[in-house]
Amino acid sequence: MESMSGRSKARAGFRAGVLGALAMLTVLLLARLMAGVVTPIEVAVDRLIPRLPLSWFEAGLDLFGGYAKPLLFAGALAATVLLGGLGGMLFVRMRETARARTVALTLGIVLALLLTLLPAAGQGLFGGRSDGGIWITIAAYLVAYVIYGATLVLSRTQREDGLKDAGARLPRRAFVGGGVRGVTLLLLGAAGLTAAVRLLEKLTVTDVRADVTGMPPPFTPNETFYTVSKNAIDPEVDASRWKLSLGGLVERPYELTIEQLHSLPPQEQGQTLECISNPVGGNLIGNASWKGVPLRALLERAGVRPETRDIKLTCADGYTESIPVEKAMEPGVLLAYEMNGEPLSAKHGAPARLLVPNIFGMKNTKWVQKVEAVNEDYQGYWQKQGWSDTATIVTMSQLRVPAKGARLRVGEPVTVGGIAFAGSRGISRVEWSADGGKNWQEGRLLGFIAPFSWRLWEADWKPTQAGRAELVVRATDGNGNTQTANSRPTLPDGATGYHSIEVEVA
Ligand SMILES: Nc1nc2c(c(=O)[nH]1)N[C@H]1C(S)=C(S)[C@@H](COP(=O)(O)O)O[C@H]1N2
Ligand SMILES: [Mo]
Repeated sequence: MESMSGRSKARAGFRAGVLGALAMLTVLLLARLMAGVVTPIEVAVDRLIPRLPLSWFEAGLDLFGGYAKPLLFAGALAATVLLGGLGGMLFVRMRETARARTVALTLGIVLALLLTLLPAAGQGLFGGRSDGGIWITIAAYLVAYVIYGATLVLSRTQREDGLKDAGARLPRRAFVGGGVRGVTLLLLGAAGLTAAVRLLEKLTVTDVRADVTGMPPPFTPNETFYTVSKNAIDPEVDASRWKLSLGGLVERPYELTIEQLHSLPPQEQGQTLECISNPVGGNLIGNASWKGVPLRALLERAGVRPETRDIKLTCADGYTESIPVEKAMEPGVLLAYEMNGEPLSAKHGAPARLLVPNIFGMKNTKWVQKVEAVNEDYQGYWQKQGWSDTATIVTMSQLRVPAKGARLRVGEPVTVGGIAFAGSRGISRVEWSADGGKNWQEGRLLGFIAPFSWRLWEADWKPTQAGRAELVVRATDGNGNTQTANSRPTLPDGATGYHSIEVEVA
């Protein structure tokens, strides 16, 4: 067992370490908010997620839903503070000379820099992941770590000074010293709090729901269009400084500014986006009209070499993805900069995002920075974790009206309806059942929207029997294949099974 003084020393060290870590995080978060410098915490979480076993990932999503991501980020912040405290405990234990402590601290800072900058670089930091650029990132990290070290040194010196000249110190000086420390702490606290509040506003939470109610319009308004990303904080790319680079296995690599992209012949098309983690009956689906430049035109200008297998995409948030080169050359694959007639918003991937018909949202990369021809079957961010690489849209259908649990009356007509989607295969038929799937009737397909868009459907129903009724829907794609009734979870290829809701008939 340790002596009392050893223990209280450890406690003081821990406290100093926690304080230092809080100061360090304040610097990092302020740099994040003001200069777009990606924090080492985000980089660490980013590296961790694809390495988590799929079952853990699934359990986390089941438990916390859309809050899993911000919670993980908060957890990583808390872990950093704890680590800072442990570092303080270690430091206070060092009984060596002041010089040895200085050397230890300097080495610690250099090591911390290496350990955090290298993984960040691995995620494309030096290719422009951070809005702030390389030097401001290095500077912000350095300042943050030095502040942590300084807190340890100062709190230690303060303590020792306090012991040495406890009696000798003039009360006035001690008072002034205390005042300076108080003001510093106050400023630090205020800055930290401001950063924390602004950060909370920026945290992206994925709103996952099932059994959504209300017949959707053919085109989902931008404001209500679902958003999904891997990030705790999404990038806000400065379009005026943005450049798209096209390279890899090409004859003529080149770069495009946003003006140059806008000046190329545009193409506009409807396309439904659906997240591969959309549950049966879920809300992670929407349809929009997208305007952009066909990827094929951009690739042809670069001259893709014949040995190319995949086109790899690298994005401002360090996200990477790939599609087979044959897919990339299909006429519907678009580098889009407009959504429903408005400039693409930051959360949907401004200044430009990829649209890949017939493939789940995952490969419709946002904030694209780099397009590369590669000679391998490149495994992207989620594939490394085990999600589908082909990620072909699974035929699906949903009931949106009447609402789940609606109270209907015998003999009173009601509209049954919703959506159906099968990617570029299209929808040839929607059937619905009012008795849990024993008897099926054909629904009406509403107006055709676009080859890659969902189809809305409706049917008229006059309930004939009082009691509970189970409404079910199923769709048949353009190839004549009816969706499967077998339920399967979203991981790793997308959910299957019929959507059903219960209503009350009185
Ligand atoms: N750069 C980048 N692109 C990304 C993602 C991401 O995390 N980073 N998430 C993907 C996923 S999983 C989906 S479902 C779609 C969602 O696009 P939306 O938010 O515009 O609806 O974006 C995709 N593109
Ligand atoms: Mo997704």
